[in-house]
Amino acid sequence: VFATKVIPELAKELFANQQVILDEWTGAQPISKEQLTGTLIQGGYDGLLVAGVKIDADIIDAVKATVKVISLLSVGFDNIDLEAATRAGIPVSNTPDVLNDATAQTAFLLMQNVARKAFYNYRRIMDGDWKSESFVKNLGQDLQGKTLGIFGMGSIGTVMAKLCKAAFNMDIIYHNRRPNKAAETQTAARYVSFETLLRQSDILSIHAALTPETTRIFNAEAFEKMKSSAIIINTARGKVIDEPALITALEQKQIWGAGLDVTDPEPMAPDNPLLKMENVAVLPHIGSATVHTRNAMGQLAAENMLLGLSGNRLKTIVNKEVYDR
Ligand code: 8YV
Repeated sequence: VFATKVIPELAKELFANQQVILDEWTGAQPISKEQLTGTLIQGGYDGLLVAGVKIDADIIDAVKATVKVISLLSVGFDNIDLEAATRAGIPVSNTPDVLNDATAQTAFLLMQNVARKAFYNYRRIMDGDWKSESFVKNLGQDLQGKTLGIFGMGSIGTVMAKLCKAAFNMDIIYHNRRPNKAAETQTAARYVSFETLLRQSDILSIHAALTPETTRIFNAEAFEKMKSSAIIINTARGKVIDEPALITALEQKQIWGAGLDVTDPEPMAPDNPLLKMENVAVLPHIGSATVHTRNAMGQLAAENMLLGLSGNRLKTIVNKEVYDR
């Protein structure tokens, strides 16, 4: 099995018990496509355990003679060419649900952080500027009773809606491809059009998968429709937001603030103007980064890998058409 990025100890133990040999990418830099393809062709691997690295049709073609399973250590699967994997007869799995709480909690902490300008105030302290500015010149926003808009009401969005309802008694609206009746029952959320979501949300939290339809859906036109007091939160994928348009919208005060755990590209350039803005908080994609959650993801990814290696149906498959072939 070939693995990219950090694999939790638990996953290693599971593999060790099953006598699977795990080769891990240990380079300090992210693995390049050329390095990855070369390593994979040379290794003749039976399985790939992948965290975030792009697996395109060329790579799949290069490995399809030996690879029996691709197990992703993420809920998102926008980094893999699923059609190519299905064509090659390779089942692919992800790690849904086990990271719902950690990711929604990251959205929640970004929301509070932006509303009270916590990162900005912390930066001031670090710059030795405790009191040059009267805090009444730089007030934050209350969250009590505000309208929360969820873009992508799936399992992570539902947890965010519950947190906001419990903590701040927020009114919840959402937009999805299809209404999510279970989420409506659990959070009293109302389904609205994308346009209404933009116009009515005080807080707009993105929890949708990156697809051709959602790519840069939050663009200049969308920001124009939002409230000037609105805060946008993104813990999904950076490319759902047109980042230059977001910078303009914040500079022109079309919207009030932004909290981003995901950016486009990642890592964000250190001179990105977003990092200097008072009403912006940026985190380096740590949505699932807790011990408990990464262990649970590792365990599920390892389980899928072992099922695939032994020719069994994967537990959380994302291309089940592969079994119809
Ligand atoms: C990680 C994620 O970035 O699950 C996802 O989709 O974005 C995060 O959990 C990913 O697992 C890469 O390690």
